[in-house]
Amino acid sequence: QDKGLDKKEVQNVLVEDARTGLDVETLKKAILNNLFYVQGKYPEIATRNDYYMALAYTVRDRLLQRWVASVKQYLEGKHRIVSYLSAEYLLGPHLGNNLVNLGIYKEAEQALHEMGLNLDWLIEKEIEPGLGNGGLGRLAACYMDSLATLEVPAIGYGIRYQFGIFEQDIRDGWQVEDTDNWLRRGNPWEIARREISYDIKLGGYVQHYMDRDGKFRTIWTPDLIVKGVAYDTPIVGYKVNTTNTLRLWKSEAPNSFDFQSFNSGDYSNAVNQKIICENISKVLYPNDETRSGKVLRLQQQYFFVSCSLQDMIGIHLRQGERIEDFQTTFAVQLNDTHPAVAIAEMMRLLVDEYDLEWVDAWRVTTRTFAYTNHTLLPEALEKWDMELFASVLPRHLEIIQEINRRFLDEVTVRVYGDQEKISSLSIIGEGPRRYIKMANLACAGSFAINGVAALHTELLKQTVLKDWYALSPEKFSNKTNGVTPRRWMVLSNPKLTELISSKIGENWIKHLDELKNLEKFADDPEFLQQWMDVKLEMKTQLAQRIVNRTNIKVDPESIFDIQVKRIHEYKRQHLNILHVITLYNRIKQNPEAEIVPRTFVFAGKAAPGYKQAKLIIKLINSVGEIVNKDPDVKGRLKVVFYPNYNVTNAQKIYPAADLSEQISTAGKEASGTGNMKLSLNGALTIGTLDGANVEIRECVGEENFFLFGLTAEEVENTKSDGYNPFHFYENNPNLKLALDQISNGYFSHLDDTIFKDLINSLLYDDQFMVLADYQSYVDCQDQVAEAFKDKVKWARMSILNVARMGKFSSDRSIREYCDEIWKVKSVPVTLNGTSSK
Ligand code: NBG
Repeated sequence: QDKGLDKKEVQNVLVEDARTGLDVETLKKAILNNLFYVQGKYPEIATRNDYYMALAYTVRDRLLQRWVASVKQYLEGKHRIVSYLSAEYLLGPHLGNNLVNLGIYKEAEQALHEMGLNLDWLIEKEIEPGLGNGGLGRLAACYMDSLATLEVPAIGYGIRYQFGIFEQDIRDGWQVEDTDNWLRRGNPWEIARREISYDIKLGGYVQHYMDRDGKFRTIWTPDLIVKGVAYDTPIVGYKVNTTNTLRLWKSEAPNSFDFQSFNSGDYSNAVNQKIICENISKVLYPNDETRSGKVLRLQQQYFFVSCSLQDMIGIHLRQGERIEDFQTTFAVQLNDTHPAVAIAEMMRLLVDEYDLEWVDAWRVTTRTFAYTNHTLLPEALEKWDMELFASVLPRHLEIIQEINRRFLDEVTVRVYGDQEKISSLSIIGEGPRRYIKMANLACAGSFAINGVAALHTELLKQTVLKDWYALSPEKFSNKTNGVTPRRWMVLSNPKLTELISSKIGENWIKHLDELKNLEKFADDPEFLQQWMDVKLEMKTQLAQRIVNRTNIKVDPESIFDIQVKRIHEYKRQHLNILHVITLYNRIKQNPEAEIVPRTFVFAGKAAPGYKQAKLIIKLINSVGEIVNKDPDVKGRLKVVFYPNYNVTNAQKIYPAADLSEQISTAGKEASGTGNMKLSLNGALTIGTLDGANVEIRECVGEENFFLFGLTAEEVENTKSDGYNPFHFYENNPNLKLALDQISNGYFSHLDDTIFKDLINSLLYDDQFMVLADYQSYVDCQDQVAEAFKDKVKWARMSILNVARMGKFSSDRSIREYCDEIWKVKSVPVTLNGTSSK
């Protein structure tokens, strides 16, 4: 320092070199370098994509340095590693997030500015990897961020789908699906590790014999072998060096496989075989909360699970450890039952390949796995037809039968032969066709079982997993979901982030509880004004996007009433639209009626095979057509369906929300995480006592939450008392009018057939109690409108909501998993002597 270098320069010399420095000058040079050496372009002829790639590689270089240091450090020490197995990762675009986490967002902005470029413009160029459906996949992504930020050694394992979740377009009000070719311009965030690959067997038959030493041996002769190749994506933590690995498997044909066909001259058959192999990681199943029961889906699950376990065993053994001690190196979390076949595969590897005795193998297995349940919906619980299962995994069927046999032997003693309990606990379901219950396999093979919100965990214990809870209560715990404040505030809402930090500093980004310190500013008139200004600015920006995308002009001063999530009957987007119609009818009945202006924003995809959900989308658009254009409305109500809801669009929508719609039938939404992101961004919630809403309300205070509807218990009681939706229809004139208008074709050019199925299901079945909750919802919405009239009071409630959302950081969730389930500790990664930026 006394040699004339200031502190910053000294630091630069220590931690940054010309290739990986984080300062503006070095970034500029690096971008040009990458433009030249990677893209092969010079500025005059470079496209926007060339610049995006050049910047992406510049960022990646900086990640690589930290990544290598992390891997090295993990392998040198003896640290327990978290292995997260998930069929889905809904990551969202990497560039902006990596800039935030590296702490060089401003620097990159400046560097590009000096080069005559604009960072936002490049960030928008990225095609997001949509390798998930909804909440479950996004949770996995938030957890990867938190694991790295908390400096916990972790690997995320999954599938590198060539096509992610479909892109949604709206034509004539209907959803139309298009393939998501997210890799079409290449992917600068991954590194293909061709040398890391495993052979995966599928189908065929099993033989048993006794070898010369009198030991039972098993040979599985498959009819197909595919190769899984590792594609690694670095996941850097927020302002730490820790950079973990997301390892996604791509399926290919094994190197040697087409030999035979080639020799016999059957070229086209050889090519066919190659296609069959590549098919396995071709496409994400677009079903959220439903199982598909398809062979390919089971193949996908087994494929990624087997690659991942073989990979972990390799890592463990290379450390010089014994196979019997596998669980000391890895804690493996099953993200729902999609990877539950891992339990059978682990047994196969240990018993068939590593020669362990069954009991020893079972001991290792049941100390390795933990299982998270994400749903109570019966249609989402995975069950595999036994014959189908046997055709894909003949050896695993034998193993599951053996697990089940031993398990039931043990259980029978404990439940004194209670036949009903035994068949409920059995991993194999009986009936006209026998089937395998993946949740039961997961429970039997795991040392820990958790739900994703307090209510959900309670309901699990009382219903779906009741007998498991009775058997091993000590395995159960709750781990309420959380979301990462880095992507969902710092990146997506920089204005609010800056405003908050101007009052309480930046610590809250890593310690979300510190948002509490905002409470003391909730009555500060200047702060309230700034708060309202930011919200209005975000709403104005969203209004611009809405008009660009849908041609609908909306008023940023109106209530932005937002319901964005997958379209599902249990989430009740149709309850929301019934309220829209009710307000519309008030205007029609009295054009001078006082109506607080509202913009209803809907967004979300429907599973392509889910008819009712697609009909709900059509209904929203049909109602919008009429309401948006009716001159009596005078622009006071606008209905927008924002197409192609994904992470990119979510980041633009959340910051603009005034009201967050969390209106699922109580007892159906396991947790919800959109509810957390919206509230964190200053929206007030209208919601039922469902999922994490319960805990959000507890935290923000009941006076800052709009509650309506039946409780989970009331829903069950109403049902068992013989729920009659038609009764509500007949006795509620406003509800009747709205439903009649839909059926009569008021919103569909007098076509009275389109919505028939939807209306019939509401009138005569209404599984999700839409009609039962209608009046309570409408009344509650009237309170919302009343409250919104007092802008300052609303802003105050908004501030208090944000201030009290600290609990819902995924950092908190991950800390709980680490302490209570995985028993892992953080391992700070040092880079040139320092452990963080
Ligand atoms: C979903 C639940 C959500 C929950 C996410 C993440 C599945 C099977 N479940 O309520 O519906 O927030 O999981 O836990 O996708």
